[in-house]
Amino acid sequence: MRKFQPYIYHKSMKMKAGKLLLLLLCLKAFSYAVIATPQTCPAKDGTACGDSDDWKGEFFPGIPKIKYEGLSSKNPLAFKWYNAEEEILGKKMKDWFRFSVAFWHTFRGTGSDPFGAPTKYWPWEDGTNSLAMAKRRMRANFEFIDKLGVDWWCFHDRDIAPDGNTLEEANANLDEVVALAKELQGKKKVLWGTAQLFMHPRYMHGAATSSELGVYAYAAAQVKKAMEVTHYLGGENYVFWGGREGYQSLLNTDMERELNHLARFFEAAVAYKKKIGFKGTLLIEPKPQEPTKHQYDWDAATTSNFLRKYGLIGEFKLNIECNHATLSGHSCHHELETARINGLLGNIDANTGDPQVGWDTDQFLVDIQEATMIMLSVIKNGGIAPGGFNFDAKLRRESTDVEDLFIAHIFGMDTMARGLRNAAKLIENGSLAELVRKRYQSFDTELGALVEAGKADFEMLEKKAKEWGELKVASAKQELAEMILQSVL
Ligand code: XLS
Ligand code: NI
Ligand code: NI
Repeated sequence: MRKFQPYIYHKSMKMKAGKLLLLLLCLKAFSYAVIATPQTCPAKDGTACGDSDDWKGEFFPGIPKIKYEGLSSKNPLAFKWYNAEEEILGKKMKDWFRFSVAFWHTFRGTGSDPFGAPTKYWPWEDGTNSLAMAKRRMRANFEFIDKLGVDWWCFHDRDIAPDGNTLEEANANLDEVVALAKELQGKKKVLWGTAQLFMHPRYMHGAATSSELGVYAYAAAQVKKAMEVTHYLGGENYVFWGGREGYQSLLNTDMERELNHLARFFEAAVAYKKKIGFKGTLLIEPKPQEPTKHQYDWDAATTSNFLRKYGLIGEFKLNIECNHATLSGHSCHHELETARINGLLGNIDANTGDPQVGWDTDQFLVDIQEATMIMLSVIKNGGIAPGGFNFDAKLRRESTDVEDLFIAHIFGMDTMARGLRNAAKLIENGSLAELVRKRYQSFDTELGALVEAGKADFEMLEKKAKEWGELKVASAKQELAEMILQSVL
């Protein structure tokens, strides 16, 4: 069923080689944005698609509602660890996670990369970016999340509806698709919505940090609309990921001015949120680089500092993405803890990178140890609501079966569920907490209390230091801590 039709036509054989190469490179760069290869829309299994968004029958025929079958199951289309209704530490598993499907990866990911054309040809795709196609995809989305047993979904404005020649046209397209989503949504909910402010060439210098006032204004209009539709769909959060809010060179950049603009943009978003009565949380998603060399929302600490400097700390929380954490040289656990201790842990974009590859590979997170540490932070945070776990993750380019979409999400959910079960075991067992408590016990004293209360001055401490003389400093017991962690995996 896989037809590959070359979509680059060279009309003139006389074209100079250099020009041709340039053209090829440009077209390649665009292949991510424009799904240029015609895709098939076969009429098989009683399904059919044409110019309308009517799709007869199921999008995922033969795939049942995914059930929990437990550890003895060998069925790839069943949960072995994730049992939605089961209570762990007093909360249902589904409420710990609030799993969400990312529309852009699951329904717009084509498998194209900077070197290659799309590899995925979902049966319902017809190769266009038409409104009819957008609506058909939306129907597929709701069947997918329903069969997967997930209650939430996330989207960018431009993933779910085609852009337009004007802002008015783009907004009208969005309204039409959003009206359908509202109708289809039923009990499913939007975890967060966002505006795509990085794909269009107008955003090449950034959106809120663009050197062009016109672009700043356009971005504001786009966010205004995206906030309105997120609110209309009952969204619980709204995300800002600064896709191109950063710089490529400091030589041509006024960083201070750009950061001031970014803060003004966020202030305006807060004001608009209040104006329309949107009660959801505003989230900023840190990422150190890619696509720009340096992005302003580098990591959780940088972003917290930005929010504090501009007096925005009470208005925003953070959406921590695990692959972004490792790109910034931290672990996901580090980023979650940094957000948590600043009172800013709002949502998790659950994915992972490849240790041998240095970019945002957006793989499904399937490392049990990492999942366990993530859940330790989430438990300490008392959960993540009104945020959740959004699978900002995509199939590998070479995974091309429709069922792979299910398998990847099931495996991701099972891994997080294992992490939760392990973290609960660690907490119930208590020896890790005891190790940490003992490590700091010298502060559980009269002088320690004075230090922690800010009442121990240098003279007082010098007197004690002289009195105590040279000290025997205790072991950190790192290997023992690691042994305890591994005992629950
Ligand atoms: C890209 C980001 C993006 C945001 C939403 O790296 O993860 O997908 O989550 O714009
Ligand atoms: Ni993300
Ligand atoms: Ni990302």
